[in-house]
Amino acid sequence: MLFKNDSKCYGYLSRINSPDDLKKLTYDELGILAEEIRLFLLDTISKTGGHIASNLGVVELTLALHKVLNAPVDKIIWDVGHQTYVHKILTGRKDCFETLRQLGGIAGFPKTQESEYDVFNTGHSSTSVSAALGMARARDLKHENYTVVAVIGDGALSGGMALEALNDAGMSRTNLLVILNDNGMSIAPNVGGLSRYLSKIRVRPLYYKTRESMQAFIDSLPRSGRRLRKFLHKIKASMKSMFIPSMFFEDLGFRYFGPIDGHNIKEMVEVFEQAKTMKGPVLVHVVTVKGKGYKFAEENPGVYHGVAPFEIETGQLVNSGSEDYSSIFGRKMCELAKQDDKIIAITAAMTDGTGLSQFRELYPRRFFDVGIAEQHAVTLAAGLAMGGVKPVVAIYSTFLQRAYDQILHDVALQNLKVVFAIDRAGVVGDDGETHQGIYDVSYLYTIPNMTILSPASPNELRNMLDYAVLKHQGPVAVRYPKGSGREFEGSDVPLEYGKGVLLKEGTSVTLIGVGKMLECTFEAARLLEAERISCEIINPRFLRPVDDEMILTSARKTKKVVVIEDVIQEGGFGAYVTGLINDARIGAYTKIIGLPNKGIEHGKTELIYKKYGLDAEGIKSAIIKEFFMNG
Ligand SMILES: Cc1ncc(C[n+]2csc(CCOP(=O)(O)OP(=O)(O)O)c2C)c(N)n1
Repeated sequence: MLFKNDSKCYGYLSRINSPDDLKKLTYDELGILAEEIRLFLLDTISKTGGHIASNLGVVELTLALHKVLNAPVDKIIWDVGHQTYVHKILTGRKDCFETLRQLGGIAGFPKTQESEYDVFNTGHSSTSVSAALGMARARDLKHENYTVVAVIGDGALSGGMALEALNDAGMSRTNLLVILNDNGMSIAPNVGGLSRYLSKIRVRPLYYKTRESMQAFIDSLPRSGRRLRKFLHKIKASMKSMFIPSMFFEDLGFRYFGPIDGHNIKEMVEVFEQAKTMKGPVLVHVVTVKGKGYKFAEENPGVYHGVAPFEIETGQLVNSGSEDYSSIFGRKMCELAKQDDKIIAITAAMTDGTGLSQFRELYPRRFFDVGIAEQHAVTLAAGLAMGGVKPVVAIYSTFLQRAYDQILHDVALQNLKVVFAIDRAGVVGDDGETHQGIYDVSYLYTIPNMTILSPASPNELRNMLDYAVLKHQGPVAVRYPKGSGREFEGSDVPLEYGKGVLLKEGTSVTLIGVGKMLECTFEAARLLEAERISCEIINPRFLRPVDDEMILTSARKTKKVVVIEDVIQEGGFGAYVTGLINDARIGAYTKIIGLPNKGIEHGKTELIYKKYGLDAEGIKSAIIKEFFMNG
């Protein structure tokens, strides 16, 4: 194992303040720098948490790229962007690296507002080739001259958008360099036909050995042997198709180089130098080891893909202790699947993240991991539902945004029974603006026939899944937050379609706490009652259809209704309640305490809540200011 506990000596790293500083180093020195960067990554991420395995895997690749390119004039677009820590360290952010993913600190993904070296914001997968092609075309239209590079993982390549972009770029004459960082892994081992194709190329050492020997032989021929040389070159070129069944990338129109060793800086530099000067689209296939250099991450790259803080020597991850919503969902799915053999689970490359590992073990024939392909996952579910089985699609709120049209066009307009298990709904914290699950209620509100449920406790999630999977007809979304939750009095009231629960009676103001927000709604109510403001509390459970009657009855009494939700305020449940009360003309006022519709940055969830007034104090102050100032 690489890590040495006593080694805090960053002799070379301490002298790197921009990519220019790399250019002076020899390959041996770059090798030492790579080791120092690994130590530095481990040292920091073990404290902050973050995407350790992917970053350990791209240390040499990032060094080689920055050695060859002239950034920020040359542009690098990183797919997903979770593997940009090394790039950040090399581009002037080493000294603030310990603020990684903290509120006010540097982001865990590329951010154009953070550095001129980050040229395109990413977070969601499979966007890099489209973005790079767009930038390259803009460059050409403006008669400018620089290199544009997309760095994409083999996992991200399974996303449809990446394939659409390759299809477009391949036939263009645009100068574009795509680096395929192939480690055989998405978060878990990569899946699908393309992945199988890549592994075939990867394990073709015989081809490369033979090609090398042939080249050596050609080089050794005397000058007079020109015809023989030409003939052998032709054979060499056709060898590729003999060994490798079909050259997918070349057939698409790319010049293909590879696979090359993604931990050999010299080899990469030589190939990148050459690729950079070529006309048209070029793809360099680089093979790396996810988690490289840290035993635990190499052995278990999936577990160390994105981690909480951990102990370096033992690899022990800091655990929150209580069972999170994803695990509760996963366990419930196993129970339900036992009762009903028509239940199917679908994930888009997030088996562990969505808690479905056990389901996959128990019911492999009823489990589909489709790769990073949320759109396909949803329409696959529509097909399964049409075919008479009961699909449950588990996707994080933020990634489901990808499949808006599939939800609308393929599922909802046909009123198919598909259950959407929407994990990480609401504020997600450290991953920041590209990952916040704060838009789903609004976008689901525009979808016909869609029922939306929001549990406020583990019991409620279980009951809602019972209802959604076993009873509901038509599309239904159950959206639950990241992390764990607590039970409260009233969470065991039986679930009834379209019905909320009145949890506490009061006279001065009605508080409607949505899902996870119910917890701080209770706390805010305690603070308000200490100021002699009597609070009525409603748990809506169904965000659609809404329990109009319960809300209007309460509004008639208190004349003041506050909706507390950790999503954007526009177009969702709060907006619906506002309309409901306005239309009823009962002389009641409403207020939504939610998030503004702007990118919500990274940082610990509690700090984000505090910043945006979604903690008990903030809620109390907002209510007093709105309704109870000046008597
Ligand atoms: C649209 C979308 N779906 C899911 C994810 C979650 N996710 C983040 S990284 C990742 C795996 C990426 O694999 P790969 O591109 O091969 O990069 P590696 O981490 O292996 O270097 C996934 C599924 C995402 N970022 N975007």
